[in-house]
Amino acid sequence: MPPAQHGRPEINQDLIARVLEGDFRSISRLISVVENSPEAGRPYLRELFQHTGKSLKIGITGSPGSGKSTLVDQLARYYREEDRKVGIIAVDPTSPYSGGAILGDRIRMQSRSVDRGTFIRSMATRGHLGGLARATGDVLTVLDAAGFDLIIVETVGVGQDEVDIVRAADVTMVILVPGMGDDVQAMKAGIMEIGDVFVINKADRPGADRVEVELKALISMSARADGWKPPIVRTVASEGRGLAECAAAIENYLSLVRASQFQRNRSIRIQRERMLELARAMVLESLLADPATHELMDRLAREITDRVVDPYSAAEELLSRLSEQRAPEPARDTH
Ligand SMILES: Nc1nc2c(ncn2[C@@H]2O[C@H](COP(=O)(O)OP(=O)(O)OP(=O)(O)O)[C@@H](O)[C@H]2O)c(=O)[nH]1
Ligand SMILES: [Mg+2]
Repeated sequence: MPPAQHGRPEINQDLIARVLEGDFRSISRLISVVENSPEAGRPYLRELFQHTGKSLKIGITGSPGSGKSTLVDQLARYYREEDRKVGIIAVDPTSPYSGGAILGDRIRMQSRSVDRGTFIRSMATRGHLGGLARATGDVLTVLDAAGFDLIIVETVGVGQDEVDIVRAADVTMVILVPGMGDDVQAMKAGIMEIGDVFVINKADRPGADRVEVELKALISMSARADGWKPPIVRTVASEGRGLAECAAAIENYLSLVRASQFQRNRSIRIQRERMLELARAMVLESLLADPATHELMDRLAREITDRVVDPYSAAEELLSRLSEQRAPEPARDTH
């Protein structure tokens, strides 16, 4: 590897080795590194990438309180009984806290039935340069490399953020509940689009039929490019009912996409976006790492305020620092 511009951070090979062995404490440690500093985390992710691509990633989204955590918990238990290694990432774009406290309780309080073989991590919005979706992608990379057969990502469905988050999954389940009849119509088009499997949870409550009718109508109106007609599964997560049906629906979908080119094309599209996000974060990092940039920004901001310069030219001048910073590139080694 050529020396990086600002010196590539040291990486702890021992930590990598233990993560690859699936050691939970090391996985947690590395996730913290990755979450706290993209720059410090990147060399690890670079190295881990070659060990990824083996896990099945299941995204679960739905409105607050629809029973996502309960379902995730039950599904984890279900898959654990098949002796599969399960990792869970609970993402909350609405919470500023991460890693423990509030969010942690949100999922852990449900997790009586999840055994020690299940790894659980919570994530929130706090300071992710390049966005929560990117940070979640990084954590997925770590868990994938660590050898989890299944990784379940739970996120509250409120907007574009979680669409981005669950889109990285191989299969996505959207959770609905009885009593949200009219809301089904109002559901964000994005959420409808990403649902490979629809789950009506809390099917023990009245109104499940009505939601199902509304949902069916919506599904029949939207033709998907891959030809898949998303099934509707009923569950009572709190009693562990409907799990086998969930798992079967997931399996059916996967056997369709595995046999087609759609999953690959989708993945290519996602990787393209992810690359752009990464590049954006790297550009910002590289700019902001230089104290001179901050001085320049201070000066330009004053000048814009005094109307000496317009914001567009100022931004251009800021960007031009990138090419100044860039010393002649060392030859790129290929291996
Ligand atoms: N009656 C009934 N209650 C359920 C069912 N599944 C979950 N619940 C209850 O619904 C409440 C919310 O469940 P959670 O699993 O925390 O829901 P969530 O979607 O993860 O909630 P947030 O993460 O806060 O958005 C809890 O009190 C559960 O016990 C179900 O199938 N039937
Ligand atoms: Mg939850």
